[in-house]
Amino acid sequence: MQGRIVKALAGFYYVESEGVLYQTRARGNFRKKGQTPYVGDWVDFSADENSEGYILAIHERQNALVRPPIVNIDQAVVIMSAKEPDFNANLLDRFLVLLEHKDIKPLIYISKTDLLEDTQNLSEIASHYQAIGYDFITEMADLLPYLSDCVTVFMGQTGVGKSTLLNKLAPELALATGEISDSLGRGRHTTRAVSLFHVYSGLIADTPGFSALDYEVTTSEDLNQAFPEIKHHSAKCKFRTCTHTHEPACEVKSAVETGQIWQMRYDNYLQLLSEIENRRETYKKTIKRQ
Ligand SMILES: Nc1nc2c(ncn2[C@@H]2O[C@H](COP(=O)(O)OP(=O)(O)OP(=O)(O)O)[C@@H](O)[C@H]2O)c(=O)[nH]1
Ligand SMILES: [Mg+2]
Ligand SMILES: [Zn+2]
Repeated sequence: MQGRIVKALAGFYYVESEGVLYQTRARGNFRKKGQTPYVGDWVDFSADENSEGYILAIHERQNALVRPPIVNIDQAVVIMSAKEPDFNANLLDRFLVLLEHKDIKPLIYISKTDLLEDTQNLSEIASHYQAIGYDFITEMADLLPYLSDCVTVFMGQTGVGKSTLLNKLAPELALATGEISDSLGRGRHTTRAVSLFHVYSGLIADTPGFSALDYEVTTSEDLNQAFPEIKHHSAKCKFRTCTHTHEPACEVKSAVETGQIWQMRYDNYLQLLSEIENRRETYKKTIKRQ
């Protein structure tokens, strides 16, 4: 039989096939091959009546995220709260860079706008991201048109309201959500497993929040590609390998000066670039020592 893994928990994979859910395990031969089934995987599986099913083969993946672990997705909604925790453009840019690098369409959704006394600042931030070409959504109603017929993953820090939003979209899910006081504490994750749900004729994955992002963007070229507006302007830089730091005739730096590129994004780009370079230095030193 064939189906899609919709949930992975405690060594079990829950496979949905023609509307029926099967509890399966992965055979040991996957481990030997270094393969792990993920939520979102299309699989061949066996399911005898009255016994546990087994995953037999994993189909080729369209794309894959490591954290949260999910594959074959059409788009990602990066959820950032306006408050509690405070909006953080640096973290948002890290999510965006990761998704651009994976060629997965990002949407930005801002939760907890009800906690804002003044929305002026948020509107300004919105206009900057919209100018780059990102959808920047602050109302649930505006998110709905994006959700049908797609596989969407909700991602974001713990406590931003991913499960709360899913509950608002589909109250029958009745997902557990964190207490406000808990959400401010460190290390409390309410959602513990990645699961796909049928919502608005599409599939949406709820995921556990996480605080650290994996470094999958490891070269300055990739970083350049992952900032659409920097990529756009860099086509006119004098040097093809321009990192937009010290080089002469850099169109990106000019665009920052004229305000065509938002200073905040450029600062985040520089920070990520220096992190990439520091990691390379550490890597080189480790290699030498061996
Ligand atoms: N005021 C307000 N509170 C919200 C909103 N959305 C979520 N919350 C609260 O924020 C807290 C955390 O919400 P969750 O939905 O559990 O957050 P999560 O992103 O799923 O967190 P993890 O599962 O730990 O990753 C809960 O107490 C929610 O009630 C909102 O739009 N406004
Ligand atoms: Mg949750
Ligand atoms: Zn440049």
